[in-house]
Amino acid sequence: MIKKYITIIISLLFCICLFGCRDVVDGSPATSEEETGDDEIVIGFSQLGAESDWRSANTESMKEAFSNENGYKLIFEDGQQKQSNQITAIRTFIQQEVDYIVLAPVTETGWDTVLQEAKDAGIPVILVDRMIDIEDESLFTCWVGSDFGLEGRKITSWLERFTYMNGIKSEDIHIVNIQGTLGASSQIGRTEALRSAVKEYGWDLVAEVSGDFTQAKSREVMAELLEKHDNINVVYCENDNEALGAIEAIEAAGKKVGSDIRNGEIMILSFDGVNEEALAYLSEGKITCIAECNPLQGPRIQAVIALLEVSGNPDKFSYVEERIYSMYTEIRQVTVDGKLYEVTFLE
Ligand code: GYE
Repeated sequence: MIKKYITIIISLLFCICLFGCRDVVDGSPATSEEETGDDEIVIGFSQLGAESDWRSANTESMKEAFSNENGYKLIFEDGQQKQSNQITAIRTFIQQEVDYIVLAPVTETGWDTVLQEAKDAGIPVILVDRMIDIEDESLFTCWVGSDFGLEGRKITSWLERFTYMNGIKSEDIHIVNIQGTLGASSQIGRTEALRSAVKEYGWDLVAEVSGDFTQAKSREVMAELLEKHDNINVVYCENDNEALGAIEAIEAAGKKVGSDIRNGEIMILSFDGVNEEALAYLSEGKITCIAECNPLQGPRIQAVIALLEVSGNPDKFSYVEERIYSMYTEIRQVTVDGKLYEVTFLE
């Protein structure tokens, strides 16, 4: 009898040690896996919305990486462009005691409280795509995404080359910026790149208006801009869906898009390179240049989690490599901060 009790106590101590230690090793709670009875890793992913083709590709990439076949249980929440929805999703993930929270934040500020709650619950938070603006960087484990400022500097440096090669004076560049969702890192980085190029090269920045990264909003704001200003010759669209909307508005106003701005065409510059139609427009010359933004981050986040699972230490910030696309073969490369970037010409 005594022997039996001793055996039970030893087994219990072993279990406590095993599951207790797991908390110490990777900082995640010890319940979800044990509750489900298998060793799948539970991920709560708060995606910010479904505003663009880039976003759909990003969601797909995450779902593929965190499939059941790969040993994960993915709890996916669409924030529908609202930070409050994303905060609610994170709180629900905490209650569900997920192993990891992955957050694609809609805008940069306002995450301190909820990420503190995640930290207190011992759940690592991994950021994907956009960045957050937070006092205490220990509230997130790491970030994987794009250098939005660099994307913007590549495209503005391309435009500078173009004006130089075609003998177009800086003051004859009348540019409008259709911005992304205000307060999103991708908007902030791309807008700042344009503003500093405008300052440096002396272009005329006619207007900056948000198109919310959507085709419909962009069409609407572009139509208004064309009514107000008759000298616009470059449209800097902060993503491809906005480029498609801007093109619709320009064509509806009886104007032509293209790179021949000395003969009245309106040049479209864009970001992403994901939407099929936008890529076809690039081949046709309706869009002149696209700075690539790579949405396929699922495998990268998967690698981060694999590393955390073995108590590894991922880099705090990992930038994705990206290209610049054009059909204008005269410009073969652009220089940004002393570094050369080859231009990719589509077939
Ligand atoms: O460029 C745009 C999307 O934050 C990089 O968000 C992302 C941007 C992307 O809606 O298409």
